Amino acid sequence: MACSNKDPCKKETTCPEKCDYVSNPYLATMKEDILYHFDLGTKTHDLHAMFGDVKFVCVGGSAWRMKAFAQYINELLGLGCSKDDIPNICAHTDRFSMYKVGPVLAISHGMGIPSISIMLHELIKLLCHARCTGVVVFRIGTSGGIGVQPGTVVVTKVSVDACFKPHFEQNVMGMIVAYPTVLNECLAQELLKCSKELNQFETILGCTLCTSDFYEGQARLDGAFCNYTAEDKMMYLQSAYEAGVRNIEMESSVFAAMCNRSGLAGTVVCVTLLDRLQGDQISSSHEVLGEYQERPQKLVGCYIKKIFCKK
Ligand code: R2B
Ligand code: URA
Repeated sequence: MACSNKDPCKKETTCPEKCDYVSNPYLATMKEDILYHFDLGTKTHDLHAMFGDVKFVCVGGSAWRMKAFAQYINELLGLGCSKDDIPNICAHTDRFSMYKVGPVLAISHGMGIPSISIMLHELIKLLCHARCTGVVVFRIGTSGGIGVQPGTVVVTKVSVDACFKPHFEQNVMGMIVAYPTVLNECLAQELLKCSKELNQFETILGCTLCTSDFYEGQARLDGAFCNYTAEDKMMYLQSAYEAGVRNIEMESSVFAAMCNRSGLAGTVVCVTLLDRLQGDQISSSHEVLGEYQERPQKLVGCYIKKIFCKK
């Protein structure tokens, strides 16, 4: 793949009706589009005025963390907002939180595939209604590592399912549809470069296992139920490692699938909180976990700053 620093997006458009990010003929027939879970809409809000300059979207599970990310970016880019002056744009709903600082939008997505999937549908439509072009999307978050030191940041090459297949399977009207889950390679390489420049923590490229459960879905022995043995668990995690998996989380598959379907350049950057070959419980102190969780933010911040300062 040819690598361009300026624009890792393949597609660009300026016309909302012809926005390449969406692919749904019914949208053009609608008089109004209500983005219900954002509490935003095409009739109630001037989405172009509010979001037309967005170039980077960073999504993550926790509302609190996305607010902290927006405040961090504000400082890093010297955007000059006072800390308390970055409002939650989705304040009238408690489903998702959204913060905007300059060209950067930070949105929380909750836990798991269904939650992030709803958010991404509305985000992709929002970007089209706002006539945004050349947008890059990041998912930052936490994960369980496999065979890596806790605190290692994993940039996802490809998200794999429980059988280590590189696709996301969706049940649509009783039929299974599979979408590829390979993520943008150039963006991943740029983030690895940023990590080298920061020189503060280890960052690796790896496959990410995406599950729909934290306990049995991730072969833990500490859930409320467990019908398998410690040996079964270790064999499974070992086979994941041999398949190239370096971390496990719960949203990357649909994130990758929807980036590919929309043509948005996307990447997943997750810190590992523990090594699953050593245990299941997350027992590090709040202080250590807090510092780990700043790592994906720093990496994405470094990338955004590089592009922002070039312009
Ligand atoms: C990582 O951490 C969460 C579970 O604790 C989940 O949202 C994920 O992907
Ligand atoms: N998030 C996960 O999904 N799994 C872990 O083990 C840690 C964080």
